[in-house]
Amino acid sequence: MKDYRAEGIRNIVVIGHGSEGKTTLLEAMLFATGVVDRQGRVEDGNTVSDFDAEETRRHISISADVVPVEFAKKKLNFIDVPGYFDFFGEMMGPLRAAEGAMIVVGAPSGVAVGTEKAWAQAEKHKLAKFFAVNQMDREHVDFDKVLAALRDKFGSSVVPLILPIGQGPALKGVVDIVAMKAFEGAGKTLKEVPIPADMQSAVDDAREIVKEAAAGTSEALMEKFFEEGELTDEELLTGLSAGILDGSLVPVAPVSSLTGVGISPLMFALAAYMPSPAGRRFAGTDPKSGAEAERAVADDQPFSAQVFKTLADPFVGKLSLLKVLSGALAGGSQIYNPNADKQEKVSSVFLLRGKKQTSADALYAGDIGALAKLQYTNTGDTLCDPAKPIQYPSIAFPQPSISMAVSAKKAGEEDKVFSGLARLQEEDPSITLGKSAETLETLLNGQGELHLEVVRAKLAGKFGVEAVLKDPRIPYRETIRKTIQAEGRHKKQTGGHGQFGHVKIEFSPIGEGSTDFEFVDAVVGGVVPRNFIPSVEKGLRENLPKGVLAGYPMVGLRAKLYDGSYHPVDSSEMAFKTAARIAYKKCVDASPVLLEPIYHVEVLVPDEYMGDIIGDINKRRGRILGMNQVDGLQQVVAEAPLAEMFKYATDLRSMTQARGSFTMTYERYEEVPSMVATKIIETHKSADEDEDEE
Ligand SMILES: Nc1nc2c(ncn2[C@@H]2O[C@H](COP(=O)(O)OP(=O)(O)O)[C@@H](O)[C@H]2O)c(=O)[nH]1
Ligand SMILES: [Mg+2]
Repeated sequence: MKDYRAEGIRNIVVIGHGSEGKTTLLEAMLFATGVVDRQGRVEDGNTVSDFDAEETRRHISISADVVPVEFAKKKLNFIDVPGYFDFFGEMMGPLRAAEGAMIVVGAPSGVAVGTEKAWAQAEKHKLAKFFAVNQMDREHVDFDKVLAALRDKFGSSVVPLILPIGQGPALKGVVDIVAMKAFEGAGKTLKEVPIPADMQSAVDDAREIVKEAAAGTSEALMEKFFEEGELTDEELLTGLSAGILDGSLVPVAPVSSLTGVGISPLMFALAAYMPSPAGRRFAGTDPKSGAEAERAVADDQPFSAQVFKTLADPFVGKLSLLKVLSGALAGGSQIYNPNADKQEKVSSVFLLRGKKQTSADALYAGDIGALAKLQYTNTGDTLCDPAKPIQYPSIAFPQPSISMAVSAKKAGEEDKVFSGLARLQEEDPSITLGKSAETLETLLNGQGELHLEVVRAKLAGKFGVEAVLKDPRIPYRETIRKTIQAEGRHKKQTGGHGQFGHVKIEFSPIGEGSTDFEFVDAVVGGVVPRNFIPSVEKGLRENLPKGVLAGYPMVGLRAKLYDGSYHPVDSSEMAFKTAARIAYKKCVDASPVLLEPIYHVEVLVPDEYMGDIIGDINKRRGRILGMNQVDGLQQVVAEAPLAEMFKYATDLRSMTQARGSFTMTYERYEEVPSMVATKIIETHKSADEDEDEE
């Protein structure tokens, strides 16, 4: 790969709905530019991007890959990003590293949910946008219909810069509206042809729209256009670049990644009109003083960069993918990581294309490359010149929406499982690990069931250890509703040292919502010797974690020790603890109930799904508290039992075609309705019986 400086670089994130052809499109570009002499196919697992074992196995993209393509004296640094929502986290870093976004739309499906999400993210990151309408070779596709749908959804800024000649199986070429040239064939067989006569008026109309859009980007151009009705090629180029940069113009180009038709004209348009990183300014802070600081994308600035992705490479170990934001970085340098407040030694610098690493003398401002084996650096961290430090805002990753309890399949492999998960977390910060304070389970949190399943498969594949994922246990609790007097008598006097402990305890509920345990010493007349009273309390406290109904922690219980008896020889701490346990077991007569965690849920959906959402929450024993309008969406505010919300992320996605989102926060505990409680108690009983049989 040749050396490129910022002016010659285009950093473009490739986003869009899953399976629209993002990975295949990049493969077609590599084929058209001779980087690969045979075009790989996702189905065959031999594309340049999608090289991870889990990707080739499932034929979908799972992690972001850098795929540079050299064309028209430019380097197009594409970053191929998964379209499936489970891997949404993979989008965050690349969005930060790019100046432009190529949103891939499948001609057969048109505007899909993933297209809307891609657009929203590109807007949020202020990226220049470009639509590639792919799969134009498929039967029954209609480019005009797709174009109309794009303009309908995203507005009149959407303008076709290229039109297809024929479509579906008849697709044979394209017309470049800016250059007013037509091309047929693909790659090495690409040739210029006259604009088909039957397309002339469509081409002229499209050109008018393009000119108007370009003119609309500045007063001067607008005036010139109104006066003369024409723009020079240069003015058109200036207007187009300005419009694409500020988002007032979003080009559309038709392609077929399968036949290669339209691939070169698309690459030409991306190289010509998408913004370069040159001269961009990035704001940060001076990590020492906290003062605001800034760098420009120029080679003569102090070095700084941001790590936007980390890979656990089987051979070189950790690979940090970074975007150089200012200055240059050569192998052998000493750099500073302000996030970790550590120096890092750079052995060599690499350029990446898929899994292929090519070492380079240096990385220059605006370019994307990789460093191996950094010790302290994670995704989102800044790297900079130690003499001129700066720290950029880190990269925010989506909150997890699903949790599973994770454990080692084989006893004794726990360490291997958790160190492997920690490595995978480095690669994918959208997974987190936590411990449930109630159930003591280790929870693996992620973006969806497929996401967690892939993590489990990677653990086995990359680190050779099997983990088990299970629905987490619901942290139920127990309490009592009635006051009882319970007696506990422990007597063993059969030869040898006898044991004797005898207590009378009044158990009563402390009151709604209490999680405490209260022990009241109401012993009079020394019926239970002072030194054994703490053992009674201890005996009770030791049993609280195991409730009398279904073995869940007992809360909100008051125990008043008011009577008992002892034996001068046989009484002991142990005997009174046992007596206390016997009394505690009698709480089954105190109308014990199960309590379950109730969560505050806020669901955000487009209008048309509101009815379904409300109905569904009611089915989950939920209560609707209210509805509000938020940013044009409907917000349903509700409360629902955690037990009914486990796979809500997956269900909401299928109910709303992934247009819905939700947050859930713990609210309080409430009594489990008796029908539901019966089932839980039975499950617990049968699990107990199974355990006894073992
Ligand atoms: N007919 C046709 N199929 C395509 C085209 N591009 C991609 N595909 C197929 O669409 C499927 C999804 O492609 P992929 O590149 O994995 O999509 P991604 O998920 O957006 O990266 C694969 O089966 C491809 O072979 C195209 O231009 N024409
Ligand atoms: Mg893909």
